[in-house]
Amino acid sequence: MLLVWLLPRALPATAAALEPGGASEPPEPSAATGRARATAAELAPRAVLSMSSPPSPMVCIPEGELAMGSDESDVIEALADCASEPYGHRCSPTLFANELPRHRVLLSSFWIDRFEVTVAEYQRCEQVGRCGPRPSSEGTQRFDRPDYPVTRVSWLDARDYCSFRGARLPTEAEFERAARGPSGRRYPWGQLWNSRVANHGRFGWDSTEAADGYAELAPVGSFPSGATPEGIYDLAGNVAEWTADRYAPGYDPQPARDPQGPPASVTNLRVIRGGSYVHARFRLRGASRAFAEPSDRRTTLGFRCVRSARRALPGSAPAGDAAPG
Ligand SMILES: [Ca+2]
Ligand SMILES: [Ca+2]
Repeated sequence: MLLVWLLPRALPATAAALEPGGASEPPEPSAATGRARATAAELAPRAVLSMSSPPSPMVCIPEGELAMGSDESDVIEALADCASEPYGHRCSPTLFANELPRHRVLLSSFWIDRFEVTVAEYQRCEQVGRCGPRPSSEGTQRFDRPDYPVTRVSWLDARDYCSFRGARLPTEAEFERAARGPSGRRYPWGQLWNSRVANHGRFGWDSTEAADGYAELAPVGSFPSGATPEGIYDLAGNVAEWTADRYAPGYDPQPARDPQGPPASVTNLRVIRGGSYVHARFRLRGASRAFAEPSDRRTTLGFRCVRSARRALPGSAPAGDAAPG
């Protein structure tokens, strides 16, 4: 039987407390109760809450294998996608060489944020002095709606925010596993491109594309049809996202267990993933890789957090998405 409750517009401090499956959620530090934000943003306008299906703020990815990176046929397909863009004459296979080779990775179970970290969430960390201030100007104020993904954060800012929540930045392999699933699909939602299910741009003189509904940022979670089967939003597009790893222009072909990226002696660059509202479809593939200096602050770059999963207790349910529905 489905229970439907009429609610006042102000929701309880944490929607996680309402979850039937909340007992299996990893504990959030009290300072992070703002994780209820996205749930509140979705539910408040309707003022009606179905008690059977509130989304949890993090999604559990079970331990498993991932075919990480691209093979030559993937590069040929990406090259064809690139060639269809206004600046298609600038495309070459070298754009995708950093995705090679496809290789096997075994990943331990982890929890990952369902949404990109928002402006409102980051500001709570700033207010208690745990996160650094972001540069602001008249020209950037339009990027600071509370429900937008936070931008203009350095890699250190992103790391500090996740630490504030008792979490961490995802490794590059964790991000790719979340976006591509165990089967290695091309996009978070599946194998085929769909221009309406992610906030993307294009490869041209004007890199924005408003046909998806947004020329610049979209509120986090605006594209339910572009979520992964587990219900993780915006892993392709909106803001590109910091990962924990340093960047190397290719992969070690050997199978790896929980890879952490190259050592500090190789480079100071950090991997960014997922593409943003100024990136064309070929940059929104789950295998696509880019990089930035850790001090870079961009209006196209944000992040989300992950947390390593605890070992399952004997006799407990197997790892999986704790969010019903
Ligand atoms: Ca767009
Ligand atoms: Ca994103």
